[in-house]
Amino acid sequence: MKPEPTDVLLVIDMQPDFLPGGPLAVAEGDEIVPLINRLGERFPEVVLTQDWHPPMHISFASTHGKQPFSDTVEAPYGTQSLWPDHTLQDTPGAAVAPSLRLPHAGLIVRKGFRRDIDSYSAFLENDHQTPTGLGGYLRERNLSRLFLCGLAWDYCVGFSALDARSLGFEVFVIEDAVRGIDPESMRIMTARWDEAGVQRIHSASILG
Ligand code: VGL
Ligand code: ZN
Repeated sequence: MKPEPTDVLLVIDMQPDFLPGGPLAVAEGDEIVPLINRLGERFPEVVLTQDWHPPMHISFASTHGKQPFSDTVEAPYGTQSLWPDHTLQDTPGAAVAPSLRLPHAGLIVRKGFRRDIDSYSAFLENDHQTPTGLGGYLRERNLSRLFLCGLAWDYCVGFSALDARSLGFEVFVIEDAVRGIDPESMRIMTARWDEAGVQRIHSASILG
């Protein structure tokens, strides 16, 4: 499959804080960097996302004096999972991973930059209503087939894929170019993708 003019590679949250050594490291997250770089060479259109939180963000366990991973808080938009402090705005851990080589990427979407609301999805914040603007950008530029890769399968890649489908895009998750946080939540997300018509492919179908 050779990328067409309406195709875009959407690279989710490839940032040092999510890579091994970071506070919210996704296991083997570093292993997908060379693959994403190779995929990037095939796609004229590339968009990156950057998780980008202010101090005292609602998703930080430390903000609430609670435990990351296990504790939650009730937000006006529903239950918010709690994480170690991560991707703090303007810190090296929040940068686009320096090992990523995608100089032709046309847009970097930042998300989760407001203190009181998190955003896993690249399209809608966690209230599932407030748009980031990415849907409009893609539509206006006539990009209708989205190929997703990056971190994390069960959170930011997961919800980005589901929202993209709801917005009417054709969505492909490049499975071997994605890593996840928790096996059980990955399984649940995968079932939701299948239900929603998110297509799962292997990088070999693009790279040959
Ligand atoms: C993510 C948890 C918190 C992700 C971001 O990129 O999947 N997960 N913030
Ligand atoms: Zn985050």
